[in-house]
Amino acid sequence: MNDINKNSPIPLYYQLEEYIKGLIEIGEFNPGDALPPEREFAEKYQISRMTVRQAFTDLVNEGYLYRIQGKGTFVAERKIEHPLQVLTSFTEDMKARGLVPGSILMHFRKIPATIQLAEQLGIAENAPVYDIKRIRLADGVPMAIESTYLSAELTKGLTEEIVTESSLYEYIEEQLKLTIDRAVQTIESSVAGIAEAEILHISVGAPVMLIQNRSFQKDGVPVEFVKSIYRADRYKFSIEIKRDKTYR
Ligand code: 16G
Repeated sequence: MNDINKNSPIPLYYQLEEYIKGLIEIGEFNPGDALPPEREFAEKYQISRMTVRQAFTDLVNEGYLYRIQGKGTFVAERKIEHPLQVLTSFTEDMKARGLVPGSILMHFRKIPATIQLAEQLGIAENAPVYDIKRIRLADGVPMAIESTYLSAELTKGLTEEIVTESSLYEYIEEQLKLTIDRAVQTIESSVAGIAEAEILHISVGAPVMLIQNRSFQKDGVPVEFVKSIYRADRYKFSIEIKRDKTYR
């Protein structure tokens, strides 16, 4: 069997991972399909079950597979690809993919701006800020946890219902008639802690992406400051970039 080469310096679990990924890519295995049990892979390729388990675990963490206790290991849905060159709301993002957006509100409160929040939002220290924490869902499945901070002066009239039942951006643009013009985002990798793992239905230590988003109006006034935690097994980010001659 030349898919797994025991004489290769490449670790066996890694070879198996690549092999399984290949089978998913060519459609040999489709989303929702059960994978043969670890034992079967181990026997077929004459490798240890530990090696197979390691490969499966890595593929679970990378979002290619998922496990259901007592039932086995299955092929996951493809990741949601989020282009970074356009600013879209979570609601728009989901709808564009034919998924039903949803939110579970963890809290909605008004707090006095800390120095950091005042700086991010371009307001005075202690000025009122909406502090909103939502679990964002796609077809009922938790995708991200979003902590949103907004100047309460700027986003007057915002309610729990609006941020739970509909879209924050829609309210800002359609009701408040403000223009969200651009945003600056940062993306960092991290791992899920106990609380995040529970909320996002992933294992403690599973990879996540931390995204910070600061959106601005045309005149440069900040609209929102958002810290979010995205499941790395369900999301990937893409960007179209150009080669710049001046660096040659
Ligand atoms: C996106 C934005 C977030 C914004 C939210 C509004 C990124 C990384 N995040 O998740 O900043 O607050 O959309 O969503 O782009 P909504 O209009 O569905 O409430």
